[in-house]
Amino acid sequence: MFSGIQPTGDFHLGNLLGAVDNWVPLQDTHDAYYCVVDLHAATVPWDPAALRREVLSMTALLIACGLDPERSILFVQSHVPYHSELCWILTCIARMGELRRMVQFKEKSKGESESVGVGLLTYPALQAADVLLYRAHGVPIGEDQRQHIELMRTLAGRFNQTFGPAFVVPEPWIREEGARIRALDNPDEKMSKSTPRPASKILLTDSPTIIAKKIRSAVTDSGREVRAAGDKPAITNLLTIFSLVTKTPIPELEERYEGTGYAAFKVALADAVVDALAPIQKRYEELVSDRGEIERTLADGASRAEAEAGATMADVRAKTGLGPPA
Ligand code: AQP
Repeated sequence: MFSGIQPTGDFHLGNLLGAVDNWVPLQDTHDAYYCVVDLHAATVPWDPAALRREVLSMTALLIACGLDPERSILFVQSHVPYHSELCWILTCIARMGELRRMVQFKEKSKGESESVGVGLLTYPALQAADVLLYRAHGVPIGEDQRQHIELMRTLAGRFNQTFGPAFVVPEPWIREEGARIRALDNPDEKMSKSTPRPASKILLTDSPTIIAKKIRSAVTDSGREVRAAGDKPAITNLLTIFSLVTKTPIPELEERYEGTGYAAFKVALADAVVDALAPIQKRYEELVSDRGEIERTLADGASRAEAEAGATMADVRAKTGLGPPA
């Protein structure tokens, strides 16, 4: 299995509950590849020195969340050049209409499609290359990535049909709860790294005071009942977060906070989130100060990933007539 996360922007509770929390147990049951996708961060303008810092910091956070470089392969996308090579081949077999239809392209280009960088249009082909290089069967992700997995399935199928079977056609692995954690200040939106509003998200590095403040000011629904329901998107979102961080079923929480009103519920939720993040934050602080160790971990991850990706690319080159003759 394969999954990735961008190094830029704020690592938030949605990333943890929708993706990374799922990644941890899969290390024991699967050949797991986890990638810090820095080439994806280049789809918008970037600062080179800041990007290197963010890659190290994201790696430290992932290890603090439970990724173990002994039990999985943790690496940086640009350290394995095969990602860019396969991306080009997949870009050439992708159709313009397929890429233009991507919801994330439409949202991010916001009608300015003539002036945004081309990478914003073509990065789903890079994402397809990321997964297909490792012949991954499953991609554990949040709901927002479903359409991209559909595209990678199409590209894998098209390549296999045109040139002969080189790729596994991967499945999205999306957990039921937590697949779409919503913005605290607007439950119609997902919690997102690129949203500039601090009140919309809880960061993994937020202090207890900030966490309490953000949860206290989270929007709620009309009424005062702590209940998950279609017409209560804000409280359902908070209950989902509570349930996932404490591993308590939602009905049990509904019963516990019946009649207490939103204020008491929010205080308890803030405490639960602070408790869940405290060990991650402690471990992160220890890890992030040892830059040399993180760099050694990533170098080892890249060389293990490169061996697998290289075998796939040898097959792809042979099938497509590209690369030096064998
Ligand atoms: N709100 C969310 N709920 C559940 N899962 C989520 N993911 C992201 N947001 C939520 C999952 O986290 C993984 C890493 O995603 P990312 O690095 O693309 O982060 P992001 O927050 O999605 O970043 P952006 O800037 O907002 O990018 P776009 O707009 O491209 O999504 C993925 O598995 C993702 O599903």
